[in-house]
Amino acid sequence: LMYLMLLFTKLICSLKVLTSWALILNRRIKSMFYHAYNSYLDNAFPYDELRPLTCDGQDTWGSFSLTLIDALDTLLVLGNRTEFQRVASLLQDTVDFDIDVNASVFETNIRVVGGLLSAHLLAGRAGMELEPGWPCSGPLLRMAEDAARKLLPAFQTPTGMPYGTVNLLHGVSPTETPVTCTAGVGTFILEFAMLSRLTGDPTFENAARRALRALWKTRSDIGLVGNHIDILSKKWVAQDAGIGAGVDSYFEYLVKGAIMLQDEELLNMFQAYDQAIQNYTRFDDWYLWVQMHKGTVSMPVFQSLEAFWPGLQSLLGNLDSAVRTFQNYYSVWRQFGGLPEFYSIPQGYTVDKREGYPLRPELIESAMYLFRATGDHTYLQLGFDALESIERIAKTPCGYASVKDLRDHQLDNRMESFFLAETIKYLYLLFDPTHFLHGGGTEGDGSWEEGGDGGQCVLGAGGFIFNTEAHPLDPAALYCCSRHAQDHQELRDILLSLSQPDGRSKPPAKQTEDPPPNPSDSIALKPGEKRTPPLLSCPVQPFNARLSIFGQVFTDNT
Ligand code: DMJ
Repeated sequence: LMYLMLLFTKLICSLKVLTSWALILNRRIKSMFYHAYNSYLDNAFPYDELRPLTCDGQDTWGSFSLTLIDALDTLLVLGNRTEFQRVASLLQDTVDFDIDVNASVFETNIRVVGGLLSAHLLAGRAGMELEPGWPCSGPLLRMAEDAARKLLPAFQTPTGMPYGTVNLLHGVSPTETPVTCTAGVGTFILEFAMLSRLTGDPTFENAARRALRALWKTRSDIGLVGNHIDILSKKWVAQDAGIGAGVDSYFEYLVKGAIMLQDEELLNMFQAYDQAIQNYTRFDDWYLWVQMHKGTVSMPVFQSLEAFWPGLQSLLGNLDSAVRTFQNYYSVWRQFGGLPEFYSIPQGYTVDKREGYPLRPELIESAMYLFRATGDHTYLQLGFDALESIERIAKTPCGYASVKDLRDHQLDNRMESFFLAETIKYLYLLFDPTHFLHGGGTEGDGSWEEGGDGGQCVLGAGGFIFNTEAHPLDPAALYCCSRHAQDHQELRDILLSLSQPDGRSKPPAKQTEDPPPNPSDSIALKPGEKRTPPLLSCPVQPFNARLSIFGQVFTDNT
């Protein structure tokens, strides 16, 4: 008995030590956030991003104060309701999507639409005054819808797969390349389905599903997809298959879409891919790049963007391999104090021109999921290492800078908005296992809210799904507004029937899929209209048609 009591006291003590350690770390993570956030506000707003070496700002992915939109829900995650409220109003007053800017369809969706949607869903918890009928209406939802509508012309293609870039004012440029990366085709279902269910307009969800189905049909005979596809001819122009840059969030959205929407079709797609990925690309719990038709290795590299994979696998319950893969990736982190963009597995070293670490979140994100699944302190250790490293290597007097080269700690004059949206959020959540985003409130603890017309739905009860930019979406909201949409439909039917000369009502047209667009409906800019050079259509483009031949990617200077 004595021994048991001793053991129990020891356990309580170590739990207490752990809790106070986590509290101290979270205080440090908060000050990291505010150093970056205040520097952005003081030196860079209203530009998209802070330049942390020159203490000024620049537009990068558009011209919509991107860092502020991306950071908005992190404010609430850290408990700052008043600043959330102030920024939510500020954005409503200052951001305009009616601008002559060529924007990445993918980035605008995950950062802007995703950021605004999640902020809209968290607005009640943040103490904002809510419109009647919230979450089926509200100013942040209208902004998200407005931004998403600007992206829709990109989806009006014969295949349904979107162009990578769209001009927010004029639509798709006639000179726009039809080559889009895989993630640029398949990373919409979370935001677009949520938007459709909240607004009652099926266009968004239909567009995302049509693109997903078209992409699914292009897989090779051995079940793999490549890196870049011609969305008009459906030809793969970069045929490297893997789980990293250019592809990553496509797989993420199949899994998270399946969970959020309880959608078997998406899950089946992912499981078929997963089988092919495990068969052809996995070696010793690393994932390599292979030729999509033959399965032969094209690049034996690990890319830092791939580090989301163990976290995703943990969502599916595939813990053993997730843990082993995480250990591989963590060994790379320990070698460099960060994850280089590319790491050559056979050489055990960085790859030429890809030695940077732009403060990406993926390994920390996986650590958060795996800590929740296993309780193993290895994952807290990674969080601690990340915090120390970033403070030591990347902190500047006005922010945190991307690391240009992990070998000598040279810095780049850039602080990506995902540092505030994702990296810091996942770090904080890793050390706060009781945070509301991790789980359900219990009945009566005041952590859930009522919403919808007549307050008949319950929000915030748990099961949040993070989009690929770490913006949490509440799956309960999907079902909040169906009644709302149905009401609209009924009202429309009644009005229609009243407008019929014989007073009879016509059955409403069944909304299943968007019809393919009429080819004569031009989505292109008119000749002579203003255009600016297109941005990269994907987060990182290590491949293009020219570079898809094995090896050349390493000697490219771009
Ligand atoms: C983010 O914009 C998203 O996580 C995206 O899916 C991949 N790239 C960055 C973070 O690394």
